[in-house]
Amino acid sequence: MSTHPSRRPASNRSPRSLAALPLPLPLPLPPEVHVSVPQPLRSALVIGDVHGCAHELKLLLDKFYFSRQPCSRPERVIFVGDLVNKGPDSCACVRIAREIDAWCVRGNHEEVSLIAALSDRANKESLQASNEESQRSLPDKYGWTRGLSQSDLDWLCDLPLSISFKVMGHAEQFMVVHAGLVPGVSLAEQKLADLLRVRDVAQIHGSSESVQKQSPNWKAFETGGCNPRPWASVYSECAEPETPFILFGHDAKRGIQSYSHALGLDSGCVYGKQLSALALPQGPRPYEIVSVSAARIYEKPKVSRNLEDVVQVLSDLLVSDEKV
Ligand SMILES: [Mn+2]
Repeated sequence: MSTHPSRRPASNRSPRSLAALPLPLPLPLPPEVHVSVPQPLRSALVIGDVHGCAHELKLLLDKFYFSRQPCSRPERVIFVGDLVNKGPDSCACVRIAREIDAWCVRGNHEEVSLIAALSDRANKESLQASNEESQRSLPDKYGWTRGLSQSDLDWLCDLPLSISFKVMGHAEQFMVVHAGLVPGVSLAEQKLADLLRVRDVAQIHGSSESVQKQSPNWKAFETGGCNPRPWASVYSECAEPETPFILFGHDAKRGIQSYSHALGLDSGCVYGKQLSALALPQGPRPYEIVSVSAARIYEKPKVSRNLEDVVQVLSDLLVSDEKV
């Protein structure tokens, strides 16, 4: 297992021939799903969901990376995924990440964008082969993917789903994953879709106590479930001394989430809030959350995720009315 996420021979491979494949394409897994970095890093800067906000990404890197002498820069910049999509310049974000040799995990927006981009290219190849007119068009929101080079696409396809590492002088094992983990389930047994999408977990009902002791009793939801709780809250409650500290994104609605064993770094830059990062200096200096403000609102946040939220908002309004 190669253990250096940025040194894979991705650029040596020949372009994939897609014409014969069915559309839409299933997205292949990366060569390494879970990367474990063997040597502790001197320092790192772990950046939350960028979503194509290249201006803010440059501001953050100018402040906490480029303005420093190379010897005092974070040794590695690591993205929690959702580097792309929604915002104004996703291609620039990919280029910047590659130029600074950053590491990144696959987010749900890398996944959907890659499916759109690979299907688009396969469609083009099959049209060239058959001389037929276009039957499928690329949705506007993925139009930016046509600006990606083949090596950009290879870089995105090869992003692992988790990266584990240590930082010199600090005892914790860190793990970067886009959305989160189901508490009580080993990394190898996690469903990959959950790593990309979980926000809430809910207890599985009907499990007897003896069954609960032997097997995991939490189920993942992107939103909802019965009495849902933030996955990171449950994960931290269940944590043991050796449990990795998780750095994640994917939950702009909750913003920065700080728990004993997990830190959420999606502070909603694309929604006009902030782009945040965790600076992990060489120990024993303390960790620090750093951020820059978004220049503007690039996308309006969804007012509500689901029916339960609507009911909650309405009942909150009724309660506050009664107080008045
Ligand atoms: Mn996401």
